[in-house]
Amino acid sequence: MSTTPATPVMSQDELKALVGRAALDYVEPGQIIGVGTGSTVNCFIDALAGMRERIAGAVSSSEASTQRLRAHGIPVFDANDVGDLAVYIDGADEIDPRGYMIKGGGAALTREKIVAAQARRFVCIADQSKWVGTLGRFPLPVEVIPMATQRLIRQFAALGAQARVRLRDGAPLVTDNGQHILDVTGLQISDPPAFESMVNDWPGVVTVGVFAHQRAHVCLLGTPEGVRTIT
Ligand code: ABF
Repeated sequence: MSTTPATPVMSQDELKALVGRAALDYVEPGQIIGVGTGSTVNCFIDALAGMRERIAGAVSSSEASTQRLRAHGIPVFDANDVGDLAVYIDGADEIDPRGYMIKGGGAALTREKIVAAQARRFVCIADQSKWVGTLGRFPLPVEVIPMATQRLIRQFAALGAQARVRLRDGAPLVTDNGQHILDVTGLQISDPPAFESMVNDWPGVVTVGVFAHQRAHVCLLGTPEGVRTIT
C-alpha cells in the first residue's frame, strides 16, 4: 500500500475527483478502456478527456457513460466488436479489503459485470465512505426479470432479508436492459463468492450486485490523507 499526499480537508466530491484523476495512471496509450458508471466514474471520464488523443476509445457500461464519453469526443465501441480489455475502471457502493464489492446503486450492474468480465484488471475508484469490513450495509441491488419479482422477494425473506422493488417516479425503475431492480436490506455477506453464486442460480435473477467473481484487483481509495492504493 502507498499513500500520495493530498490537501487535508476535502469534500466527498473532491475525493471522487482525486481518485478519478489517479485512475489515469492505469490507462496505457493506444488502449480501449472499459469504463463504468456513476459520479466517481464521471470524474474519471472528465479526466480521461485530457488524454483522448492517446487512447483508442472505450467500452461503456451504461447509456449515461456512453453519452458522457461521446460528449468528450471519445469513441465508444460495442463490447462485441473488441477483444479483451486491459483494464476496467469503475466505482462501487461498497468495497472490502479483499476487493469484493457491492455495485448497482446506479442500476447499471449487469453491463458493469459484463465489461468487468471482459477486462484483465478491474481498478475500483471510490471515496473512503465505500470502504467496509463486511459487505451488506448498502442495500444489495439485484436486477430481475419482472415476472419473478414476488418469488424472489420471498426467497430473500427466507434468508431473513427484505427485498423491495426500486421505484422511480412511483413506478418500477426500468434498467438499460428493460428489467427491474430489487434492493435487499438485512444482509451480512461474509462469503461473497458463495453468496454471488447462490443468488445467480435463482431463476429470474439477471445479475446480483455482489462482485466477487469479478472483484477489484486494485482499489484507489480517496481519503483526506490522499489516494490509498490497495492491491
Ligand atoms: C457504479 O456507480 C455502481 O456500480 C455503483 O453503484 C455506483 C457508485 O456510484 P458513485 O460513484 O456515484 O458513488 O460504479
